[in-house]
Amino acid sequence: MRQVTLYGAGMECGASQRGPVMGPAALRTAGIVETLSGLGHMVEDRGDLRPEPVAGLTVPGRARNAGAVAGWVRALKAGAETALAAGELPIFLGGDHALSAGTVAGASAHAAAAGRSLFVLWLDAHTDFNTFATTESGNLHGTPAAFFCGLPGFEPFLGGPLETPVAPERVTMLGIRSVDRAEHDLVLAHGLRVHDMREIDERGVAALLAPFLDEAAAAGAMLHVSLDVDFLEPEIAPAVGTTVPGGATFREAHLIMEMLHESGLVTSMDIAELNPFLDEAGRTARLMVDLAASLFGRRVMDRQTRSRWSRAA
Ligand code: B3U
Ligand code: MN
Ligand code: MN
Repeated sequence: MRQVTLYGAGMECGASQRGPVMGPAALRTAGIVETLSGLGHMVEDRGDLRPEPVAGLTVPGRARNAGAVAGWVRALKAGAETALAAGELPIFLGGDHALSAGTVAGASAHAAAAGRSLFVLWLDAHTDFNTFATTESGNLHGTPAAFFCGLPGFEPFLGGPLETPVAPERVTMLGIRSVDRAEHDLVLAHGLRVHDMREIDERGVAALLAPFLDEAAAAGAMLHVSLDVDFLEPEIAPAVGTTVPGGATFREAHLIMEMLHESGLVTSMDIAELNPFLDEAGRTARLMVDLAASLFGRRVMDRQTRSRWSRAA
């Protein structure tokens, strides 16, 4: 049983299209509170976070809505730190993926204060590793991973440098199938573990994920999971502004969630980029809630074998 808290983060100023502002409401309507409570957890919906006011922020280059995004990043960083310090397992309901700049920064600040390391599992079609200098679209939802890994140039987000960046080698990305050229070179230069769809096809999600979880368990680490709707194949998850064909299947996604549950390692989570304006009668919202259910312990059969992870739930 976990003390799970939900925080709406309906930002859309980092996205290419409007609609993610409705994401938290759609996840609630799809029954996220009832579903997780039904699995035996103490679930509390803390309502929606609000961005901090940030006045007069201008940035060089193409970045769009930098001031508005910075306001959200600051509020979400504070929200994540407060929730984790209180012993909660926060789930941030997006909202565009720039939200993770704040939530992961907050989780890494908390981990550092607690003397633990933070591992990040990034489930996405995109690496979201652009900087203010490399972004071609200007959409800041393409930048959060570069920010929380401490790349230079993001001072506008917090009004100064990020003091506790995540070590890039503790970041594993799965589902990748769209990376900009300059972003690609940055990802390689920083040593993130990026597993594209080809690697998933060749080796399977379990073989890619298990060593990462083993390492996190051995390190006594905290684990933040950031799930972008576009990680999934658009045929099953159409409600996202940046669909890319060839995504993770229903079965791959559930297997990942079940492994995460079994590991007992997850300490915080984002559900990002849900755009209910593009959904088909709530289908994608319901799928995201079902995936969360698998992460929080829903299963078909009790396992006959002991979990491979020492801190299994
Ligand atoms: N890399 C592109 C596309 C993109 C990234 N994240 C999303 N789209 N959702 C960019 O705009 O930076
Ligand atoms: Mn993303
Ligand atoms: Mn994406």
